[in-house]
Amino acid sequence: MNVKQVDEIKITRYILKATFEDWMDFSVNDVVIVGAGPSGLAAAYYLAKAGLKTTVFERRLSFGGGIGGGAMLFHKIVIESPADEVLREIGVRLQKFEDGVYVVDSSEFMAKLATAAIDAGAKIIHGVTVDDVIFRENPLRVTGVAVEWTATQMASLHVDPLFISAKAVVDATGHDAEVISVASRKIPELGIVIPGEKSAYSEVAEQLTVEQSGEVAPGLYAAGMAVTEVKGLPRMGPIFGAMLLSGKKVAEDIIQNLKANSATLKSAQKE
Ligand code: 48F
Repeated sequence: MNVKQVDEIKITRYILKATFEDWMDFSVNDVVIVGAGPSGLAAAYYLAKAGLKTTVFERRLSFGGGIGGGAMLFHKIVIESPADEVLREIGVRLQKFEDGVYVVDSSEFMAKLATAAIDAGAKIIHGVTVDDVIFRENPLRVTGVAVEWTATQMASLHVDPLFISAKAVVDATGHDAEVISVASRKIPELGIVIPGEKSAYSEVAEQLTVEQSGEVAPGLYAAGMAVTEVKGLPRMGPIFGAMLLSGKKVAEDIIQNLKANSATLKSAQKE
C-alpha cells in the first residue's frame, strides 16, 4: 500500500482554507443552537431535516451533553413513549421494559443522535462557548450570539468574541440555561424572569418540559433542561424522552415562526 505523501505546510493550508470557508458560511444562519446535548441535537436534526441552515456550538470536544454520563455513570438511560419514535427513526436499539417504557445504551444514543443531526445537514462546532447574544430594537429581538473559544475562557484571557447571526437562537445548554440567563440580565427589556429549576418530580416534569419548550423572547428559544430552569419546573433525572421531544417541539415552533415571518416580509415587500 502506497500512502500518499502530504507535507506539513499543505496540511496546515488545507485545514485553514476549509475552516475559514466554513466560518464564513455559518457566520449567518437560520438557527444557532447552543449545546450538543440531547435536546440540542434533536432540535438540530429536525431543523436541518426541514432545510434550515443550522449550526450547533458546543463548549466541549464531545457530543451528547448529559447522555454520556448515563444514570450515575451507569450506561443506561430510560426513554418513554412517544420519544421512542424519534430513536427508532434514527436507528437506536431499544430494550422494552413495560408498555411505552424503554432502556437504551447511552453511547449508542449519543452517537446515533449526533450522526442523524449531521447527516440531516446540521453543522456542529466543538470547543466553542456562547457567552452572550446580540440583539436589535424596534422590534426588540435576539438576532444572534457571541462566540469564544472554550480554551480562551478556561485560561481567563481577555479576548473579545466573534458574532454570529441567526433568525432563531436555541438555548439547549442544560440546567444552567446559560444563554437565556445572560439575555435576561443584559437585556432587561426582554422581560425574562427566571424562577429556577425545582427538585425532582419525574412523573409531571416530562410532560411540562415538553409543553413549555419554545420561544421565551423574540428570537430566543429554550429546549431541554433550560426549559425547567427558565419556567421553574421540576427536574426528572435519567429519563430522557422529554429532552428529545423538547428539541423536536422547539424545531417545529421555529419552522412555523420563520415561515410566518417570511410570509409577513413578502407581503410587506409587495405593498
Ligand atoms: O446538559 P445537556 O445534556 O442538556 P439537555 O439537552 O439535556 C439534559 C440531560 O442531559 C440531563 C437531564 C435529563 O433529565 O437532566 O441533564 O437539556 O447538554 C448541554 C450541552 O450544552 C453545552 C454543554 O457542554 C453540554 O454539552 N453547553 C453549556 N453551556 C454552553 C454549552 C455554552 N455557553 N456554549 C456552548 N455550549
